[in-house]
Amino acid sequence: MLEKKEELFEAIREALVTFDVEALKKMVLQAVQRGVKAERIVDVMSEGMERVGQKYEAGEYFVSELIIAGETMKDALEVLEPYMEEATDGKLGTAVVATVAGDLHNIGKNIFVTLMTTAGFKVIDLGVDVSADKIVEAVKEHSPDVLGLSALLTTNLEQFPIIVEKLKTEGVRDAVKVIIGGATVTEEYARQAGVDGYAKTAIAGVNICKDWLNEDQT
Ligand code: B12
Repeated sequence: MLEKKEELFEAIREALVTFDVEALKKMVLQAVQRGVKAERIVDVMSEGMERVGQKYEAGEYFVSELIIAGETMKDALEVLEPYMEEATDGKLGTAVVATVAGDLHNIGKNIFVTLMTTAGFKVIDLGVDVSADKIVEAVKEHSPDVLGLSALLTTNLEQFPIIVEKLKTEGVRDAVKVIIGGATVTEEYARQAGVDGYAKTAIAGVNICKDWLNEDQT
């Protein structure tokens, strides 16, 4: 048993880098038992994924390793999911969420969906690689309070301003708050893209969405 929390966190990051799924699952549960919040554990695992990304960039890892890392994180998140659940009924508001066209990364998007649901939002998850047309159609159909968009590839960030423009053309831009996230998105980029919000982590994003709804009610 690792004594200090930071030692445990470091072992969690490294278990992701080495794809040691069994050890990872055990340590995730250990962290929960020590009273670490599920959201904090997600952050620690995300830091491990960043290291995987760095190894890919350095030519040490290839796409096959990205795939295994993705599976490893997915398995560990399944263990964690029950601890994220608070009793909720989708009354806080509605959110449509998608990963943009051309992008298949879904782990971060799924975390945002889970946390939004546990926070009390009804979430319509459109999945990955979703075209701007489909996203705008869903906004028109469901009239959500929030549109959450995820992208991890720099080549696909251009989808955000395209979606914002389409929302305007279809007359629904002012009816929905748009928030974006994903490893390669920055605050500066969000400003240029014309969206309402950006968050580095899913939990920060959820808090922004909650604030928006509270503002509406006051
Ligand atoms: C796992 C992974 C994959 C897996 C994805 C599996 C899956 N089911 O998602 C697979 C193997 C499919 C993959 C493929 C590719 N990948 Co990849 N991948 C990664 C990796 C290692 C981790 C991503 C991840 O899941 N992180 C963990 C999650 C939890 O983090 P996250 O997604 O950022 O989400 C957090 C926040 O960003 C935020 N968030 C996310 N979305 C949203 C949305 C909202 C609204 C909010 C508020 C917050 C929010 O909340 C989350 C938790 O806090 C990253 C490295 C990295 N640094 O991210 C590369 C990375 C993203 N991939 C990269 C590349 C290049 C590719 C490929 C092009 C490789 C190739 N040559 O084929 C393909 C592209 C496929 C495609 N068309 O999408 C590059 C992108 C570089 C760039 N600047 O564009 C990265 C950065 C690796 C690198 N350093 O080079 N990849």
